[in-house]
Amino acid sequence: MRPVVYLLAAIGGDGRERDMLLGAGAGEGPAVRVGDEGLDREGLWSAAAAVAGRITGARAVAVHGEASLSTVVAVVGGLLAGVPVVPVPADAAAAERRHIVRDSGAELWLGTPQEGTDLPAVPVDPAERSSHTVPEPPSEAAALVMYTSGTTGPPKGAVLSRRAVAADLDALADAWDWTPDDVLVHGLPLFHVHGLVLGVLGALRVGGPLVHTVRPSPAAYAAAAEKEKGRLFFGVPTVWSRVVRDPASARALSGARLLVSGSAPLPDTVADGLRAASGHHPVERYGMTETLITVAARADAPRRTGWVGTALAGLETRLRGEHGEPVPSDGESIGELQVRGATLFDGYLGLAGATAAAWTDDGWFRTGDAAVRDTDGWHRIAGRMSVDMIKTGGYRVGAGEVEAALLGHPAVREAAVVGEADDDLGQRIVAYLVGEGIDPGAVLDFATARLSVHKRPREVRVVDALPRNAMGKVQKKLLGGAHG
Ligand code: MCA
Ligand code: AMP
Repeated sequence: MRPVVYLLAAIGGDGRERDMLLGAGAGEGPAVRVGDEGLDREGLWSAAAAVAGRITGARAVAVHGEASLSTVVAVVGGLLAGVPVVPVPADAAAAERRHIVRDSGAELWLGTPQEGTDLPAVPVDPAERSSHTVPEPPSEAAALVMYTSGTTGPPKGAVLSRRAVAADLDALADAWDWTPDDVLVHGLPLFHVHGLVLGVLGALRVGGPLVHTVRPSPAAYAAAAEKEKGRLFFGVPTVWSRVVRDPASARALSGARLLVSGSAPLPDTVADGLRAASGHHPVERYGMTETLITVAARADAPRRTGWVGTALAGLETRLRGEHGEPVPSDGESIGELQVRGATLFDGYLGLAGATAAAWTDDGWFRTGDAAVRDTDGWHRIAGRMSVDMIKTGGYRVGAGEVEAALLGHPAVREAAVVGEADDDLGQRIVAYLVGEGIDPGAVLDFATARLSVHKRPREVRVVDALPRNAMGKVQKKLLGGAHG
C-alpha cells in the first residue's frame, strides 16, 4: 500500500502544500467528476483558489449543497482560505436554510442563490483559474460546520476541525487500503459527512479520482464501474438494497475492489443479496456527524454480516448502561456506545449546554446508539436509544423538528412523528395527528414549505388521541409499527 501523505491540514500556501492537497495523481485525468463536468487536479486547485481569494477573512461561508462540480470547488475554496464551510442541504426549505445561515454566522453564500437567505452571493466557476494563496490555517481551526438534527429543536451546527477530518480520512484509508489507484464512485448528497467528507475530501486527501454520479442510482453506479473503472463504491443501505433489486447493475459491480455501506443499518438480506448478485460482501462502517466515522470493518478482515467493525486508529469505544455502569464486551450485552479520540467534533456551535450534555463527566461522547461489542472489539449496532431519532434513506431526522413544523398548522392540536419499518428506506416518516377537521394533504403541503424533502412525512394518519402513559407522555412505541 502506498502511504497516505497528502495533508488536508496543509492546504494553501506554496507549491509544496499545493502538491500535498492535490496528491500524486496530479495531471492524470480528472481528479473530480460530478455528472458530466470534471476537473483535473490543477484545474480544481486554481478554480478553488479563485474562490479562496474572494472569501478570505470571512467568519464562515454557506455553500449551496447541490450535487455539482461547483459545490466541490466552493468547499475546497473554503478549506484553502481557512474559512469554515457550512454546507446547506440542497433540498432545504427556506425556513431551514434561514436557520442554518443565521445560526452559523455565515457571511457569504457560495453557489446559486436560494430563497431564505440574503447573504451576498459569491460566484463559483469551475472554469476560473487563479494562483491566489493563503497561509496554512492551524489544524485546530474549523473546517466544516455540519447541521444535524437532535431529538428536539432545530438542527444544530457540529463544528469539525481540520485535524478531526484529516485524522478520520487517514484512519479510513488505513482500514480500507485506500490508495491513489482507487477510483471512488458514489452519488451521495454533498451536504453530509458521508458524501462530502468521506466521498469528496477522502478522495482528495488520498489522491485518487472521484466520480460522483449526481444520484446514487444502481444504473449510474454500474455505468461508472464499466466506463470509469470504479474500484471503491460508497452507499447507504437504501442504495445497496436498490442495487440488489437490479441484478444487471449489481453484476456490473463485480470488478470493483470494495463496496462500503454506512449511515444506517444494513439489513442481512441486502448484504447477502449483494454478495449473491455482485460477488462482493460490503464492508460496513459506523459513525455520526459529531464523531465522523469511528468504527469500520477493515478491507482485509473476514466479513461479518450485521457487524460494523472495530474502532479506527486513534479512537476508543466503550459500552455503558442506563446509569453509567460498564457493560461487558461479551458479544451479547447491549449498552450505549460511547467514543473518544481524534475524530470528534469540537461542539455544537453556540450551544454550550447541548455540547456539555453530549459528553460524559469522564470525557466520552455519548452516541445515543445502542450497541454490542465482542471480545475481538467488533461492534454490532442494536438501534437508537431514542425513538425520536429517525433514519430514513440514511438521513437523520429528529422527530421533534418535524412535529414542531406540523404543530404550526392551525388544524393540528397534537402531533407524534415516528419512523416505521420500510423495506426501501429502513424507516419511513409517519405523522400521527390529532385535531379538528385535519386535511392530510393540506398539512403535508404546509410541512413541505417548512422542511427539507427528506424530513417530510411520507404518510399522515389522523387519530382521535395519541397513546399516553399515566404521566401524560406520548407512548410512541404503541403507534402502529414504530420502532427504534
Ligand atoms: C422524497 N421524496 C418525497 C419525500 N421524500 N416526496 C414527498 N414526500 C417525501 N417525504 C421525493 C424525492 O424528492 C424524489 O423525487 C422521489 O420522492 C424519490 O425519493 P426517494 O424514494 O427518497 O428516493 P431518492 O430521492 O432517490 O432517495 C433515496 C436516497 C436518499 C438516494 C438513498 O435517501 C439519499 O441520498 N440518502 C443519503 C443520505 C445520506 O447521505 N446520509 C448520510 C448522513 P425526485 O425524483 O423528483 O427528486 S452522514 C452520516 O450518516 C454518518 C456520518 C455516516 O455514518 O455516514
Ligand atoms: P448522522 O449524524 O446523520 O451521521 O447519523 C448518525 C447515526 O447514523 C448514528 O448515530 C447511527 O444511528 C446511524 N448509523 C451510521 N452508520 C451506521 C451503521 N453502519 N449501522 C447502523 N447505524 C448507523
